[in-house]
Amino acid sequence: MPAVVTVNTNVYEGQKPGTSGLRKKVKVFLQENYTENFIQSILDANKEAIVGSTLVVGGDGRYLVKEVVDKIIKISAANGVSKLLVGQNGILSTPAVSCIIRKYKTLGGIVLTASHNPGGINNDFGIKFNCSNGGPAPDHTTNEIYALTTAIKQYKIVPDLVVPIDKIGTQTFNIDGRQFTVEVIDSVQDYVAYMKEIFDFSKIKALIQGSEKRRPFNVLIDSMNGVTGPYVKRIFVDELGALERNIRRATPLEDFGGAHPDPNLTYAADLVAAVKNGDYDFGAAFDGDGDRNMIIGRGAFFVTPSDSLAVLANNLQHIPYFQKSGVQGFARSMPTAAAVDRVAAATGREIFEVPTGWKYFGNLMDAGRLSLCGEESFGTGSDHIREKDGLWAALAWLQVIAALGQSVEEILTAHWRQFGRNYFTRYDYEECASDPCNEMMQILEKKITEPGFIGSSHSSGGKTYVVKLADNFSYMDPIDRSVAMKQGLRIIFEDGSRIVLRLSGTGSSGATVRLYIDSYEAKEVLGDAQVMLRPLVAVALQVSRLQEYTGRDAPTVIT
Ligand code: G16
Repeated sequence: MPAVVTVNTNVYEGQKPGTSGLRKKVKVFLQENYTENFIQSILDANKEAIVGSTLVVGGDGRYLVKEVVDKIIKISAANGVSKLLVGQNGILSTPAVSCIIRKYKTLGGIVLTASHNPGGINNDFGIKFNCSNGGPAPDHTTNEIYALTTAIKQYKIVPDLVVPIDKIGTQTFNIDGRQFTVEVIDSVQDYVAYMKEIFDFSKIKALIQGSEKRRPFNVLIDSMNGVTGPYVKRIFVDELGALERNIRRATPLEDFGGAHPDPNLTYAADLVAAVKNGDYDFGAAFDGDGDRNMIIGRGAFFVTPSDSLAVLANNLQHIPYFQKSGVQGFARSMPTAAAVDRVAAATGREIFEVPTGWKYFGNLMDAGRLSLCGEESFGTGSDHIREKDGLWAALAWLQVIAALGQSVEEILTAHWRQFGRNYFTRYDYEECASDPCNEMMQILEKKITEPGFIGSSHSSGGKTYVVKLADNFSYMDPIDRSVAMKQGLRIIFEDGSRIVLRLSGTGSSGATVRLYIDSYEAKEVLGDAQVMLRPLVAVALQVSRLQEYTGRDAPTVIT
């Protein structure tokens, strides 16, 4: 009979979860007891409820997922967890984990992913805890997990427990007189069943397959060798009648085939090229763990995530889920352009502006005040689960297209004509040296909050912008009144244009500076965003002295 062993351990510094979980280089997680310390701290943060509980465990298929699933099984067994629902071979997309936690009402789940960050032995890994509502743990929980990692002295484990996870089925063990069950589940079944409830698959199928009167609507769906491959095969090929050639990179690989699995114009450039040069009406790409999405139309017409959110907000009535549940408020993260705010105003719905991080939407959804939300970082989702959901977003778009009978570009153009357009761009300066970036943020914060900055004028390219408001964004959750401070520097001008600067909380080393720029045009809606925003970008670079501090002439990624 396998027995519980208590192992002495030492504290590792820096196990502080970022925007979404603990993300570090694989080699950091490979240090002796590093991963064990963090898992034990997650379980200890749930101390009161852990004995007899059920948890969901799975990840995006990247290097180290299987090994860490094995550690979670052994440590959970030792800590009195009663049951684990584990994705076959450790595979579960982040949205699927959220769906399964909610469906089976578990205490929570542990998600093994570094999301859109590259995988493989020299790249990134991550561990994240999701709560019983299916959403990423809020700040007070991650702070508690972190505090526990700074004081940990021991962890408990059942080293001799051997649980294969390659076959679906239930295995039960007796651990020191207590029953412990591992149920290996089909990675896609529950999620696919849920999508079939949310959407009208027959209409999407008719769109994709075409009819005597209408040619097929040609899609190209790119899983970037991340976790969504099996979900895409089951949904698009088996259910919606797409052909194998309509899907690409559908096999999850431990290193994502060397790709950077982030669905944006830079890292999904080959999907963009394939749609541009091929006979496709629609392209979608998803990130490593399946929560992010990028949508493009014929000719690779790009839909910014901020616009995608606004268009969906304006068309939810075409989606069966919302026909049943009704539509409550909308929300976006602070750096996301405010296109959805205009839809909220036009439809008389509440709109919320939260800090970057999907965890900030959870309370509003649980309180029944939020139906649809999104972030400029290619996240879109609804209250069907508590994570953003890449495949859901692609299906939502296809449902809307099927209902409107218009192309992606036609839908966007009509939307801008009705609401005006929020031009948006984001510049990323990835993996810069941390110290100068921290200094830049401190100096900039001081500068923009000094008396006299409000009202100051800044000119470039024949345009002059006058500062109306400048601060370091803070947010009070309207439900539990918790406060999140220092969530990004904002300079808002009198014409509503904005410059936002913040440091990413998802990188695994160094600092990534994100510069977000947006401006609103009521009439001139068909311009090129990079051209329209050039003067404001120049102002942002002048005010922040970003190039000087980062030592970079140009960003690594522009979206
Ligand atoms: C995570 C969070 C998102 C956030 C994004 C970018 O996404 O869930 O809410 O917008 O990181 O955060 P940052 O700008 O701090 O890098 P994911 O897909 O990485 O889990």
